[in-house]
Amino acid sequence: MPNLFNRQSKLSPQQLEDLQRSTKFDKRELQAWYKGFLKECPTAKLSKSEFQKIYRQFFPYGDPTSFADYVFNVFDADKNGEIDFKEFIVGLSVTSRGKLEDKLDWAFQLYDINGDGKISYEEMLAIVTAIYKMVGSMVKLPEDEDTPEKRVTKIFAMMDKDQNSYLDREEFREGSKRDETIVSALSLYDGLV
Ligand SMILES: [Ca+2]
Ligand SMILES: [Ca+2]
Ligand SMILES: [Ca+2]
Repeated sequence: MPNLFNRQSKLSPQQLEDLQRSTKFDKRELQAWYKGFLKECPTAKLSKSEFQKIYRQFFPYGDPTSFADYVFNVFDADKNGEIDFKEFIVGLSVTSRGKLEDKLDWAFQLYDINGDGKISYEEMLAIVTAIYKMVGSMVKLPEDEDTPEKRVTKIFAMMDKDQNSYLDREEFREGSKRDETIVSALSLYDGLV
């Protein structure tokens, strides 16, 4: 499929209209983000390693590589292994300006790694382990959360209402509203937009 955003220096009026419909950014912001996007990746497509590089700038003291990969997979909506500008800006819009419900749906996609509509203990453990590696020792954690295993066990005890060892969308939504740290991992770009 041809990439419509390839190597143009500016977004066309039609692209702008389309992106305005799909995001919460106005035309001026969209052009500015597009310019910045092209500066970071002149090919107009973000690869996995470029995406990791962005995360490393934000988390110089930890190892954000695997967390960046999981986030990459959610941004890469068509799963072709690269993030084009539309995928980037739509993801950015949800994670930075989306309503709580939209953010939670986005987070659910992140945690539901295999996309089967439910979050297993192992899936959540993989994400939480990645987050712990990313923040490194920057944050002092309470004793009952000082390993990923403890944290995930605690989350499941709180959220898995029917105790079937999976979190479905509803359990995840309800539980995350009570524990804001679940979504706060997504607010990486909050300072930027
Ligand atoms: Ca893609
Ligand atoms: Ca799953
Ligand atoms: Ca359950």
